[in-house]
Amino acid sequence: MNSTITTIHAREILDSRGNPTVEVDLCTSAGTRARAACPSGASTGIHEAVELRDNDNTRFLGKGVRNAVSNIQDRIAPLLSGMDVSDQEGIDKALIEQDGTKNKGNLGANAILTISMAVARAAAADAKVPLWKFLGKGPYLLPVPCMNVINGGAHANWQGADFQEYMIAPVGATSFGEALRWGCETYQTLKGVLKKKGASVGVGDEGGFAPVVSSNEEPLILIISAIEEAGYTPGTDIGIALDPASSEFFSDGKYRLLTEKSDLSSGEMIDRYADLVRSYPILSIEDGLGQDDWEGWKELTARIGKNVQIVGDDLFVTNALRIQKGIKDHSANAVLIKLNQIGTVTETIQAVRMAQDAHWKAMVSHRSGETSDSFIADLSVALGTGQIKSGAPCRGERVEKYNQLLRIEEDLGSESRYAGRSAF
Ligand code: 2PG
Ligand code: MG
Repeated sequence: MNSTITTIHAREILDSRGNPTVEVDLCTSAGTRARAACPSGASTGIHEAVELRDNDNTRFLGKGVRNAVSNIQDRIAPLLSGMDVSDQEGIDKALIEQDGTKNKGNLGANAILTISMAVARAAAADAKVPLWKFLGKGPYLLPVPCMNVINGGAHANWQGADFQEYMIAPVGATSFGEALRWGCETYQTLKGVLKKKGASVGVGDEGGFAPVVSSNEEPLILIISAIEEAGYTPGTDIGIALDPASSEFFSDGKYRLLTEKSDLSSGEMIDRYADLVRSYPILSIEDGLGQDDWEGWKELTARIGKNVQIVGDDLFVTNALRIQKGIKDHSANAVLIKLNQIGTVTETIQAVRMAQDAHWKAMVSHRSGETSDSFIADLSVALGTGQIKSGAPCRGERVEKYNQLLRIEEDLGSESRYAGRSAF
C-alpha cells in the first residue's frame, strides 16, 4: 500500500535576498517528513504564475507570505490529507482545480509549488529512492553547469552591465566534478583579473562579480582573459552563455542600453548578437529579446539559431501553451525551466518533455532569490536536460545545487554520464 499524506505544516522563512518565502514540511503515513522551499525571481516575466505577497506594509515592506502560508494550512492541507503521496499528477491537478485560476493567483504559485515539491520529495523517500531517480526514468545525465560569473542588470542594481548574466559553461570537461572545478578556477582567476584592473569584486544576487563596465562587451573580454589565465581554451574547454534578460531594459519599443547610452530596435539588437557570436565563443543566448517580441525572436532564431542556442525564459515562462506557440513559430530552439514560473512539478516536467519532443534543449534554472533547497539539481539529472544554471560557484544557496550534483555523480559512479558538448 502506498503511503498517504498525514500532516502539512507551512512557515515563512527568508530567501537569499532577505525576503520572506514559503517553506513546507509534509509528513506521510510511512513516517516520512519531507521539506521544500520556494525560490523567487527579480527579473520576473509578466506571464509567470503569481507569487502571492501579503502587501501588508507593516511587515517586510509588504513582502510577507503569511497569506500563502495560511492558504496552505487552511485550504491545501485539508484537501490533500489522506491522498496517496505517490500520485503527483493527481495531487497537482487537485491543487490547480482548488486554485481555479489560470495563473495560480488565488492560492499563490508559491503556496502550490512548495507543496508540489514536498510531495515529490516525500514520495521519493517513501519509495526509498533518491529524488533524481524518482523524478525520471533516465537515461540520467549530469548537466553542464552554466555558472554566472558576472552579474549585471537587476541582479547588480543596474550599476554594472545592462546584460544580466554572463555564464561560463565548461563543455570540454569529462565529468561534472571536473567541469565545476574548471568553473571555480576560472571564477577565482576572474577575481584576480578584476582586482588588477582596480574593479570591484563585490558580488551580485547570483554570486557573480558585478563590476562597473563601459560596455556590454567588456565582461566578455574579461571572462576570456580569465579562462585563458586559468589555463583553459575558450570555446573548446569553456564556452559562454548569456542571459541579457532584455525585457528588463525594453521600454516604449526600444532596447535601452544605459551602459552604452544607446537605444536599439529589435533588428539592431539582433545585429548586435550576430556580431557578438562572431567574436566570442557564445553557445547560448537567453532572453536576447523581450517577452512579447515574438517576431523578433523568430528573426533572431533564423539568423543565428543554427549555431547558437536561443533560449526563451520570460518568453515561455515554463508554460506549455507558450512553448507550443514557440515551437510552431520557430521562435527559439530551447526553453528555460523554472518550477515557480508555472507552479507545479507535473507541469514543469510536461514543459521539459514538450521541448525535448520537439528536439529543443531545456536548461533547468534557479531564481535570483533562492534557498538551500536543491530540488532543481535532481530535476535536471532526472530529465536528462544536460544543462543547469545555478549562479556562480559562490554563495551557499548557489553552490548547494552544484554540491548536490557532485553527490549524484558520486552515487551514479561508473554509470554517470556528463552532458558536455552534446548539451548544446
Ligand atoms: C533569469 C533568472 C535566474 P530571476 O532571468 O533567468 O537567473 O533571474 O530569478 O531574477 O528572474
Ligand atoms: Mg533569464
